[in-house]
Amino acid sequence: MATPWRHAALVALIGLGCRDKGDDSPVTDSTPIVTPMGRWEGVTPGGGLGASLASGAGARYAGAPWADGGAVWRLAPEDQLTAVPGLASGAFGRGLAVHDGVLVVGAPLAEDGAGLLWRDGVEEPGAAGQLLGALVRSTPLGLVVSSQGGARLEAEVFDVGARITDAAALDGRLLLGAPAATDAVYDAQDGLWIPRLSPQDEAGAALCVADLDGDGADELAVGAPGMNAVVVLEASASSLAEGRLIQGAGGRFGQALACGAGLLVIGAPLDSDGLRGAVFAVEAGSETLLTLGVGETDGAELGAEVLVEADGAVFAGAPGHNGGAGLVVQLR
Ligand SMILES: [Ca+2]
Ligand SMILES: [Ca+2]
Repeated sequence: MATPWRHAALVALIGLGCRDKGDDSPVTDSTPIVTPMGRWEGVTPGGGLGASLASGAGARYAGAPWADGGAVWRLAPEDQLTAVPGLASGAFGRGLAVHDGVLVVGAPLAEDGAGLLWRDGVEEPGAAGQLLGALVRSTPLGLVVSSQGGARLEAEVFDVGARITDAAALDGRLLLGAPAATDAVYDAQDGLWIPRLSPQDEAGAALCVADLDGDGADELAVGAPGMNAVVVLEASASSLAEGRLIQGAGGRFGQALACGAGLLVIGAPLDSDGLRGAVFAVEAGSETLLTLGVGETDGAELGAEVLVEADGAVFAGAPGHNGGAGLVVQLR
């Protein structure tokens, strides 16, 4: 766990200024932790609302996959939740995306681990043992759905022999994150792997793509929660060592990522001694690590999932909030 002194020391070490009150060195992260702009409390004990998030077609959704077979909720105005009629089995809502305007939900434990993909009411079961749908991501190249040992992009299957935890498209290439594999990121177009920085870095646990530095070209952000870091790579890079390292203080910083234009949002779900979790951001042209939010209760795990919308609105899930009922907050 990140003790306060260690946090401050690391912050100072990486040039982000010092957060300690009473220190007369420049305070570069003075972001006040304000009341969330929106706040949706999970209603099912143990459901884990906020384990997954997705938005599109004018609606926002959160998964609560961990009780009663799972559920997906629409985040309605005035902090209200509206149930999405689904099938409620097999961790329904663990995977979640809005693709081409259609809500897509994964239930990886359905059918004794075959898994299942649900598209606006139409069910597609996986093959035996496939765990279909633990990850569901909408990318500009198409819908990516994970299965045991790989993933598929629409009808194209990539068997990479490793668990895929995230997917992103960069310059027309599909990139798959494989934090438990020998290498970190699989480039599906070239069949190339981006090597990891260290055996324990878990690089590839989260990926996202956007123009993060305002130069008109997209960059790839790679979360490495095993080393509490995020690496930002130019599209031409083939190694994490070529990237810009954003070092966090602990708490599995980099476990979840979301990119917007000029905005990188980083989840650290085990941040703080009480495992409340925290959400950070880095804006284009700045080296400052902003704190956008911290978990409200011990074990909340805020930042287990994060979402950025096109207009810069930021949402975060805290699936462990209130004993595991979960919580979603809008932080910007
Ligand atoms: Ca850029
Ligand atoms: Ca750049």
